[in-house]
Amino acid sequence: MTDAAGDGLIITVAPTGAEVDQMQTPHLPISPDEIADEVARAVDAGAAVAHLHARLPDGTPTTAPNVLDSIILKIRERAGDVIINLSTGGEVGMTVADRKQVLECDTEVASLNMGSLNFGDGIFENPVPLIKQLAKEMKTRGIVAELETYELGMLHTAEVLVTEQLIAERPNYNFVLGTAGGAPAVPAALDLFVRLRIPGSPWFATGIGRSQMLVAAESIVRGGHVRVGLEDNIYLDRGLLATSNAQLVERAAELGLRLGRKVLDAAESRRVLGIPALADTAGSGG
Ligand code: KMH
Ligand code: ZN
Repeated sequence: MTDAAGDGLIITVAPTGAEVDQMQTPHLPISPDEIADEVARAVDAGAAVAHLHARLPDGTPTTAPNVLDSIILKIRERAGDVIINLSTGGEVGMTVADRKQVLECDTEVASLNMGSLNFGDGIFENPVPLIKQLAKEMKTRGIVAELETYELGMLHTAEVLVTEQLIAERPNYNFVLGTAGGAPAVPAALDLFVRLRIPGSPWFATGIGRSQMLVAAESIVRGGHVRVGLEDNIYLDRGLLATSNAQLVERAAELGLRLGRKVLDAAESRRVLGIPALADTAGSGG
């Protein structure tokens, strides 16, 4: 368990996403105020990173920088130095321009999806030229890439990006298990991702739907970090909706503590993930 990630556990909260709606759960935060409040509660429960998507007032996914900036500003006021991670994945079918414009915002990390795959009935398009374009933009702006990895072949793309010096030599991975069309949420799949990643690289695992806590536990015992939240799963237990993202974070933190992993705060997580301290970055709201 002692690799670059050490023994500490980093928890990412993904409060909103782009695919869930309030018909499925009334607890989904939509407005900048709601999202910032949810992130603040999640940070109190142990989250160190917030992976963010934005919505318009009617719930439609948006990547408008003014909406994202408003969310970030409110989070900075209410949740201190939590690490901000913006989605460049957006929603299936979004234009490249819409996905790219999130990088204009004051973010420290952005998701970088490592390949195309079926996503339910849709196709989540991430051709290599787009991945490189986003990676270059992140590099220029000093934004750390988090590699969203849904299939084993996508590990190859990560290696290409390292070879071309578009991302860090030891990049941060997020292995996403249990999407409809991606790798299954089973321990054997996680083992392969972990074994075949670039050695020494920090990694998170995300389980979709009912696999969320199973994947969190499997990640924790293997020395990885975890992502939980309503973007990926709306239930606390079978048939029981989570009433907040904080409930899911609390459960992941509890799993971590019981399995001997100290839950890291944002400052400690920055050191593990190679993200500069907030005071070292220009123009942050503090
Ligand atoms: N909404 C999904 C199509 C990301 O944030 O980069 C993709 C997604 C990944 O959520
Ligand atoms: Zn996302």
